[in-house]
Amino acid sequence: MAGKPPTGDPVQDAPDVTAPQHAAAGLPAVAHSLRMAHQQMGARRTALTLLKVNQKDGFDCPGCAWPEPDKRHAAEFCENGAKAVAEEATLRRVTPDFFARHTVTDLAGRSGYWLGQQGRLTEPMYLAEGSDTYEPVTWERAFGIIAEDLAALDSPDEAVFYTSGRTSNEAAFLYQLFAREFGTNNLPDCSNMCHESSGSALSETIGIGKGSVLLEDLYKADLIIVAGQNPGTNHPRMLSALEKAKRGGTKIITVNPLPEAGLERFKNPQNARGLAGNGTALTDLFLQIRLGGDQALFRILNRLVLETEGAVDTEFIDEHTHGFEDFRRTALTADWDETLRATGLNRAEIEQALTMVLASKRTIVCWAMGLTQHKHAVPTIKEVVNLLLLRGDIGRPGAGVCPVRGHSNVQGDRTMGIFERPAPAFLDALEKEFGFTPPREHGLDVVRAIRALRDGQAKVFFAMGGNFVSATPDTDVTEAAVRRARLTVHVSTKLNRSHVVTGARALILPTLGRTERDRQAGGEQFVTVEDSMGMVHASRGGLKPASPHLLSEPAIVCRMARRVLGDTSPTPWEDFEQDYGTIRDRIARVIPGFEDFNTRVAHPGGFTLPHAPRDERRFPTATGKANFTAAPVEYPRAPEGRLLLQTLRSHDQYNTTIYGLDDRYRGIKNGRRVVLIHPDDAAALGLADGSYADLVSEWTDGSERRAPGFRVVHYPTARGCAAAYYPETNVLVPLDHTADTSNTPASKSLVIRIERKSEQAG
Ligand SMILES: Nc1nc2c(c(=O)[nH]1)N[C@H]1C(S)=C(S)[C@@H](COP(=O)(O)OP(=O)(O)OC[C@H]3O[C@@H](n4cnc5c(=O)[nH]c(N)nc54)[C@H](O)[C@@H]3O)O[C@H]1N2
Ligand SMILES: Nc1nc2c(c(=O)[nH]1)N[C@H]1C(S)=C(S)[C@@H](COP(=O)(O)OP(=O)(O)OC[C@H]3O[C@@H](n4cnc5c(=O)[nH]c(N)nc54)[C@H](O)[C@@H]3O)O[C@H]1N2
Ligand code: SF4
Ligand SMILES: [Mo]
Repeated sequence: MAGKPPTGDPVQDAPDVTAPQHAAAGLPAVAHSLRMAHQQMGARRTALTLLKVNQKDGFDCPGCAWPEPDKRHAAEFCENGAKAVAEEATLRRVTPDFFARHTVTDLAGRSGYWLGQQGRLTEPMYLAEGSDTYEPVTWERAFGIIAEDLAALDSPDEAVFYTSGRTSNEAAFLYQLFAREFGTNNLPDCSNMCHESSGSALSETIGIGKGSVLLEDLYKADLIIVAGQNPGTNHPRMLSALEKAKRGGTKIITVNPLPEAGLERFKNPQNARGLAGNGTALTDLFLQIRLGGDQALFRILNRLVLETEGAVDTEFIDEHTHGFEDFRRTALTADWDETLRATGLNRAEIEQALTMVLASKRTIVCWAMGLTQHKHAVPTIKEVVNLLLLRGDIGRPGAGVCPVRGHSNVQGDRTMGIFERPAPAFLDALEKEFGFTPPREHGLDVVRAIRALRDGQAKVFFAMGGNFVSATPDTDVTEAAVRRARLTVHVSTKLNRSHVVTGARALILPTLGRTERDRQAGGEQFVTVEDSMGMVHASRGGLKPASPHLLSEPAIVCRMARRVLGDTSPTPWEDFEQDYGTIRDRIARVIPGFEDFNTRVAHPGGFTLPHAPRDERRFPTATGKANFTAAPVEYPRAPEGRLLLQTLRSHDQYNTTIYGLDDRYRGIKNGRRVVLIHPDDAAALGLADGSYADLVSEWTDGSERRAPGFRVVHYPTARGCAAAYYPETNVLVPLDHTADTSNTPASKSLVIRIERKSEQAG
């Protein structure tokens, strides 16, 4: 029998700290995932469910967007995939009775962990104006409420339609179609807080905002640089790919302020060597960089490559690129003193990296949030592209750019048109296919949507998944902004804080998850997803739905659309709801690369989307070539007595969903309010290990934000840098502290001061 959810709020934040580990996975990972699955699902369901994860006839792991290898292992999932599945396939339920027992005020005082642990949502719930209790509501009435509030708006642009990245291609396509027929491009998504910087940088430089490598390329590379990413926790099966590459002779450079265990050594739980032995050492060179120093690092590498005889691929540059001379002139001025200051590295380390770069005929650079969530994220990623262009490392096997996506279908959602700044060609195709005039004006991204809510310019907030108030920056500002809305609606699987920080009226619409059977009038349905490498494939859940009252995401959009748009809509919403194949037929006609979608997705393992730079060294940019760029070098600076703080994930969470309180590889248990600081910085600041302190972020306009009660942990991070978990630290991130161009919250570089508490205990 699966364990019961906690009744009281069990989160006493009393962190226990032991030494960080130097290897990831192995037996403890297997044991941990099975224990967690067993607690949520019981033994039989655990076995049944986990054997379907990532199998060709099964469902796509709802964890991250890492691709599946073509040859599948019987257990084709990782520890954190198992946790993601267990979290969704749990036997615990949140029923109307639960809401009768817990007022919204009560729930707003609980931790995110406690809310998530209560189980799956089972019925549509409505919070009436002035009420403190959610009550059950019929689907019909729920759609009626949405229609009323949308109809009352002065303009469609007063509504915001947010998407988190688990939504299937089919649901995402319908959702953006609905928003645009309704009349707005206000389609912010989690990508705005995630890889938007990658999209901005790559679109401008190579002409497409997606990575240019496939899984096989990793095995063919001579060198893989992993910068600003913690795959051991966030993309665990990437370690299997890195292990395979290593055993074929690939070298790995890791660039990170933290020594992350997964990148040091990997014990593959899928084989005996990994379970019992020492595993495989992954990183050949660890560059322990200062937060935000990456642009300076890649810039000096580029200068050094330019200065090395024969190191530049002149043929590629002449034929395929634009802007080389400007870039060359700028890069040659890269300054050693500034580089060492920005990166905190020494010259010998950088020269060693150069030697490895020069020895490699095929280089791949992988990155994630450590590069994207900085003020200068876009120029940083462009500098990475400059290096690859110099060496001709885009558009040939074993080489290229590899931004590793987060949510399991975040890339697919964008492909389907979830974007506040859609390309004109996409809108033209929608117009032609569906016979309505889509709005052309750009919509609101996440940060702008929060401002619009705050300023009373947006009045209805609708979320397709996610946990908006916890995932976004400046928690106090954002929560106050959301509370100003007339109506907030969340399509969700699990309870979270966004359900209890609401507008005047609120709806919770419970939906099917990936693991569940989706039966419609037209029979059993499947959906499709796109992974981080542009592979599209089917996903079929097998479990009985958590409750008979759940609707699928496509069904919710179709019914809402019929109710809101009424007879004015030329779109066959009813057909779409009954048979998702009819949605795919339309996707095939609107979105390039999806021709013959239904036939091709029937192939086990799916198909790969075209990618002009990867496939044919064609660069669909403004210049028609791959663009070198030459931005000035930037890096964040902290005044005397201050540190730079990054906000990151523990091993036991999925974004705002907290699975448990065990950040195993970093040695932190039973609590999350910790701040990791280098022992020498701690000594200089008079912060003993185990003492308690407030984190105070200092913003350029003189304002301050405070997160109280963090346990100081002496930790081997880069000097001058600190780390603490998100979402607890989102309160410290100013709304206006965003990346240039992409507008992504710069949550990896906050200037903070640490205020000691007078020897207060935990
Ligand atoms: N289990 C699990 N899996 C997940 C998620 C989860 O929460 N839990 N989230 C999913 C999502 S949506 C995403 S976007 C991805 C996130 O995947 P990651 O980007 O790996 O996630 P973070 O925890 O934010 O880790 C950032 C890493 O970059 C490093 N870093 C921070 N700043 C810098 C810098 O300035 N320079 C360099 N070189 N390194 C830096 C940090 O030390 C850390 O190792 O994971 C996805 N997968
Ligand atoms: N400070 C700081 N802030 C950050 C980050 C950071 O590194 N630091 N990272 C940012 C990043 S990379 C991201 S992607 C965002 C994440 O932002 P979001 O995507 O908004 O947040 P999640 O925590 O992933 O959303 C979890 C909720 O999604 C719902 N859910 C789960 N599965 C499904 C499903 O299948 N369908 C539906 N409809 N709902 C479902 C559940 O109700 C669950 O509570 O946070 C960002 N915020
Ligand atoms: S690597 Fe990501 S997609 Fe693969 S099993 Fe793990 S969490 Fe799921
Ligand atoms: Mo993300």
